[in-house]
Amino acid sequence: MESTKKPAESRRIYDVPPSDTYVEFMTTGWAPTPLTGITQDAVIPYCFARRKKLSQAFIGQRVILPSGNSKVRSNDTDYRFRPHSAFVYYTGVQGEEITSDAVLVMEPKGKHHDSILYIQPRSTRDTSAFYNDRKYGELWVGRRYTTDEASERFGIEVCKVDDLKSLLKDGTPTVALTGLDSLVDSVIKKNPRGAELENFVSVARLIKDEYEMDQMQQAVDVTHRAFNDVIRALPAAIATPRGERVVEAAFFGRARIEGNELGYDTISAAGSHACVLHWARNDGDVNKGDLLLLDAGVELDSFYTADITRTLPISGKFSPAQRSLYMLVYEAQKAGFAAIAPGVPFLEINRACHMVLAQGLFDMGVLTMSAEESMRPEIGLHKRWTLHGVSHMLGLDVHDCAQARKDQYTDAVLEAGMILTVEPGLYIQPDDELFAPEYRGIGIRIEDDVLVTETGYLNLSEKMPRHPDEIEAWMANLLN
Ligand SMILES: [Mn+2]
Repeated sequence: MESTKKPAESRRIYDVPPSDTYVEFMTTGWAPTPLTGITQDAVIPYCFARRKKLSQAFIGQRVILPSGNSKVRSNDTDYRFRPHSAFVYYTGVQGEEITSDAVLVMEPKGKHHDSILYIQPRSTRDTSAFYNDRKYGELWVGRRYTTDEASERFGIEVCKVDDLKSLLKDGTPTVALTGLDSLVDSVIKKNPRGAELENFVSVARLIKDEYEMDQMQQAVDVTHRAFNDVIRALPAAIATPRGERVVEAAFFGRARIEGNELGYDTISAAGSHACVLHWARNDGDVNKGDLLLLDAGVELDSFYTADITRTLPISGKFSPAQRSLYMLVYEAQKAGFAAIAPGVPFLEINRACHMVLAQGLFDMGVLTMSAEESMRPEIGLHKRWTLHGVSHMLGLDVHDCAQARKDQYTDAVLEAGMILTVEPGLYIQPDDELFAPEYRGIGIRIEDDVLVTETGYLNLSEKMPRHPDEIEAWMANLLN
């Protein structure tokens, strides 16, 4: 005979079903623990202004911006949750104060919108969730805001995400960011302006407001301290197998202590690993006499990230070959900076950097045609050693505003308030016979984060040494 009793599918093998007396017992004897002293972050007034612009672009439409669902790393462990940047931009949430599955909904009201934030609120003591919900339960993952507390914190109406499904089914014309939240995706069947919304919320971040500029300076400053930590860790990196991991760990420590996380996976590339552009395995040795290319950025609790590269002589002193290649990249970057001003084409920074690099490669005799000729788009032979473009927008995402169209970004002109990188590089592969042996396996990149101003630019990472003499002094100072 088949049993009609259902197996306890939702329970894991190591869970023991609670007794009725335990369930009853767990509802009693708890003191009230209201959160006091909730304050609004400085970003909140900016969020009102940002939502107003979004509202005006989508009059009469319900606008839906999910924070995103959590992602499984393996079995029952998830990756650390990081909300979608558009959700962050329009709500002002920080760090891990809002969990996955939250959704910002802007309800159309005549010519404007009412904004409502749907969250997984605190699991209070009158539920069983606080002690038996592994994903959200307070005794498993910590206390979260109640809807009232979140409302106070974010200056916005807050509801339970459980109430969202029925709302979304009421037939209101809707525009949503999809692919982030399974509930939203399951309910939204028509989303004719979805691509337009995706573009709008990305392009909105091209020009940074005052709050963002301040956060970006802070992200750069913390990243500077993380680079200091890396230099102090170099003796340990040299002494330890897979020393690139020592470098990576030193940087990550500062990112977690002072910020939320990394803005992207650290590239810790010693020796010829620097010639691999996205070297993120970081499992190589760190040897005296080689260079260390470190491309890394701290993401703050506000989710703004820096993106800085320095190429450091592991011994503390550049060799003549290293220094001569380094100086070429240094001069290229200077030409890139000099090109920056409002009204200048975005691609002019790239052209200015590559012109200097191509000329230097010609002067060294490895580029066998003039720099001008190589710079023609249909030729581009110098790119054998320069490999990549030198600028991208930077902000909440390391490659910010990535859903912009070409005519809004790479084919547009610079405007005051943009924040972008200037990062020329030269990479001589270890098997490149066009270069003399002493140059082979050298990879150099110098990357700074720059704010376009009304009159030119401000290098947010100006305080981080760049010139070889400054770099040697910086290292000597931290290592002695
Ligand atoms: Mn970059």
